[in-house]
Amino acid sequence: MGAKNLKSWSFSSSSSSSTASSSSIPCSYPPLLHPDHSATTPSLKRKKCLQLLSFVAGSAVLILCIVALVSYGSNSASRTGLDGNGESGTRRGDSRGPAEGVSEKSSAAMPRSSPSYPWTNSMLLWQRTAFHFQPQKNWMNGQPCPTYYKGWYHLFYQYNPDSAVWGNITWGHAVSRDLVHWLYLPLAVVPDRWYDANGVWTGSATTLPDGRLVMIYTGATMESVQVQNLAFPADPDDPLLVHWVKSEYNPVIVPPSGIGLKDFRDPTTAWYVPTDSAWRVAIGSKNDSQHHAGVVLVYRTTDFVSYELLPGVLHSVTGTGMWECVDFYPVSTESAVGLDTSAASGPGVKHVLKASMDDNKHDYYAIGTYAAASNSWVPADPEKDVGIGLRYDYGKYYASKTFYDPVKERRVLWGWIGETDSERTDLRKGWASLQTVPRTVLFDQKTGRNLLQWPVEEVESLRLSSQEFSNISITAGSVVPLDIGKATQLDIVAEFSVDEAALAGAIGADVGYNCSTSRGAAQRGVIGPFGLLVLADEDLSEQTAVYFYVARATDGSLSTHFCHDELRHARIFLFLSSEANDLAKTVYGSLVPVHDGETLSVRILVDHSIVESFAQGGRTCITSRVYPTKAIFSRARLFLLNNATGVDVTATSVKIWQMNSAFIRPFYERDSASSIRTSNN
Ligand code: DQQ
Repeated sequence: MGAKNLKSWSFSSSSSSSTASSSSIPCSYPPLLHPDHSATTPSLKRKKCLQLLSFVAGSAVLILCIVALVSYGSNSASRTGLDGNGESGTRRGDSRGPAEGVSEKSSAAMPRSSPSYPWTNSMLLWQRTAFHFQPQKNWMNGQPCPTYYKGWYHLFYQYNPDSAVWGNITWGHAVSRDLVHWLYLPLAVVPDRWYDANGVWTGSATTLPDGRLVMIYTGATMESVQVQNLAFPADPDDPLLVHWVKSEYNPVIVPPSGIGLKDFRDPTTAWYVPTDSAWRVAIGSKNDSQHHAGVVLVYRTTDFVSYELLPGVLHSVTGTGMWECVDFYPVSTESAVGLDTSAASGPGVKHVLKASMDDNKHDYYAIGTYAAASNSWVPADPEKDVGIGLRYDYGKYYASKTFYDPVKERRVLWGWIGETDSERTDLRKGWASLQTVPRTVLFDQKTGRNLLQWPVEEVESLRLSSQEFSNISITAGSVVPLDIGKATQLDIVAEFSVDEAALAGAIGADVGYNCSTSRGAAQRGVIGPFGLLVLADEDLSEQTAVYFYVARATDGSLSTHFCHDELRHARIFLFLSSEANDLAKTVYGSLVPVHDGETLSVRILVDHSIVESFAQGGRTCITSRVYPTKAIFSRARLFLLNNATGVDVTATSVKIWQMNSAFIRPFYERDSASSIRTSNN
């Protein structure tokens, strides 16, 4: 596949006759700097200093204006960037991202005057996870760039080496033999050229048929223009891929005419189109002159150095805004295996288009049909198009990315879990954000309408002792404690059944129910909420409810909702006689398809401050980032819940494993020879 093309292709300048694309595509970006100026030089540093000085001067003028306006308009005391404790830092609600072309952190709105919660060091230490991937310290964000190379899984991630807030974005790098235990390696790609001076942003890896690896990433230039660059391993024989080289042709793609200079980022993994003897790469953008449409542009390349923008767009949806971190991949509709990104569409194969909505910070996907010849993708159900239909995860989840694992023939999905506390707390604890557990992604052959996500099987290697409960009756309006000892690192699989007669009798139950607009697990209905309370303290003053809620749809049929309620965490803090709270807490959720004869089932991973749930085999998933203050250490408990008014529920089976910690630590020389798998003790 493509071998003829690739044979003549070389990354070295002397052997390549290709030219960089900037002169050959319609371009709205002014002439690029001469390559001679591209290295990191004192002049770049001087320019950075000058930029910094003018930024500081400009900011000072701006701040003075704002302060003057504020004091004129109100008597508010909140006029500086200092919080109630005199700590400096970005205040709650401030976002530095959009000014720099990207939104980096978006917690739900919180009052700007919120004082900081008095976290103790041990509370903050407890939050760090045990089997989710997170860097040793500082800030990480999506989209990760995962791949597999010569026996190792690689995770490249958006990383700030200097601080626990977004900035100075660089590629962090870690490797694993099994997607569970990870070794941190040195920074892989750093912002040291004019074309990525403001950040080595998101990119994707493509494995060529001969095994070589190509990375295309977005660089934010010195002027914060988003351009696409090429990087490749300095030593292809090094399975750890420690050193990276940037192409001398960079940038290889610049924003085409009609596309905003700051709206052109996050190239996908390339896929090969045999009928065209060429590769294709997709890049997300938006079109504000067409009703704020999110769009996907596709480029054609034979050598990864020259690119041709294909006419039209792969897909676009009005009103959805900037599409970040586009992912585009085939799924088998007939068998439970993953497909290589280049697998052609046709009978038994559909294509998933996923985009991360910059406007609302959610990852939406749709399943549809791809036609390479016309460069188009059409969703199977236009009502459930990208940005308006299905989401990978209904919780705190964004900027995800898949890769094809050739070893286990599966497609693996990674997602970024951001923080919902304040940046000042992130700075204090010294880290922010983590990745979900890697999930396998399959087409749901039973519903034919959605994907199934499930923790990769390797996660089960962390299971330690287990306890099993069966046929526990949970009467309406009750909670049942499950005596399991420690409850901070768990893998829970639970099944529930509801009396059929009660279901049939619940004629008018909660038409129009919606998890997000409900009062969470405190809102009682005829057939819900019921499920589990995790990270709960003994007297239930703190808890994360993971639950089902059965309601009538408008057509009279029963619909099942799956929700997380975070409202009862770090719930009340009295500060100067007012209730204060510097966390964003939400009730998350959505509908979950349930087929006739199926019991309601959920798998929940509890890992300190993370709760990741998979309902009905992974049809609907929710991730919560919670910040308990009491339900921590040995005080965390587990309960069954039935807060319905009209039905008794039976927990037919609840199996709970204590989970081991994963080894996630720096790489040592001796690791190259060992498999770094841990024993279960
Ligand atoms: N984060 C990156 C961008 C991407 C965004 C910059 C997603 O490439 O669009 O850190 O959060």
